[in-house]
Amino acid sequence: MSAPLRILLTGFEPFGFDTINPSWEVARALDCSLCDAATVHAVQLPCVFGPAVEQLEQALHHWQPQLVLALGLAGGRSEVTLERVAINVDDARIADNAGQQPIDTPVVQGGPSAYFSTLPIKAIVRDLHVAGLPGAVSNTAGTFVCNHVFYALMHRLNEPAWAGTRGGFIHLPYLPEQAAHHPGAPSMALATQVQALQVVMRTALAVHTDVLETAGQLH
Ligand code: PCA
Repeated sequence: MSAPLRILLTGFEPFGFDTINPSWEVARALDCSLCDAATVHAVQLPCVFGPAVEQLEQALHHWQPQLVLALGLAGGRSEVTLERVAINVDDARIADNAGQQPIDTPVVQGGPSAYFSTLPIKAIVRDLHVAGLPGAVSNTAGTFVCNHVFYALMHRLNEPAWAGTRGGFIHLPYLPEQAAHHPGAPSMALATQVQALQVVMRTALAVHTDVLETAGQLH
C-alpha cells in the first residue's frame, strides 16, 4: 500500500490594519480534513519577509507534501484568484509585521526572474465556475510577502528532490467583516471560500496536465 498523500495548506497571520486574514481562517478550517485520499495540513505563516519562508521550509520538511497550496489575502479582489507567476523581487508598499520594507531586492539572490505555478490553474478556474464559485487566473501576486513566499516555494519545488510535489499560490478576497471596514470593497463568506478551496484541492490532485483555455488579459 502506498503512503497517504499530504496537502500542505499555508495561510498568513493578519497584516496592515486588518485583525483577521481569510487565508489562515480557510487553512485552519480545512486542517486535518480529507480531500479524496489526501490529508490536509494547515500551517500559519508570519507576514514577515524571511521568517515566512523559514516557516514554509520547516513545514515542507516536516510534512513532505505532494501538493502545496499557499494562500493569502488580496483585499479588493472579488474572486478566488489562481496566481500564474511568482517574480524574483521584493518591493513593499507597506511595512511587514516586523517593520521591514524591502525595496527592489531579490527574493533569492541569483535566482531566475520568475517561476510559473505548477497547479492546473485553468482547470481549477473551470471547476470553480462549474461549482458556481467565482474564480479567475491572476497574472500578478504583487511584490509583497505573498509573492515572496510564492517565489521561494517554487524555487524550492524546482529542485530535483521535490520533483514529485506541485504547488502554487491562491489569493482570496476579504471576508464580509473586513469589507465592512473598506466601503465598496467586495467580499466572500468564509464558508464559500472554504468550499472553493475544496474544489481547488480536488482538481489539483486530479488534473496533471492543464487544459488549454484562455484566461489572458489585454492589460
Ligand atoms: N496578503 C499579503 C501578505 C499576506 C497576505 O495575506 C500579500 O498579498 O502579499
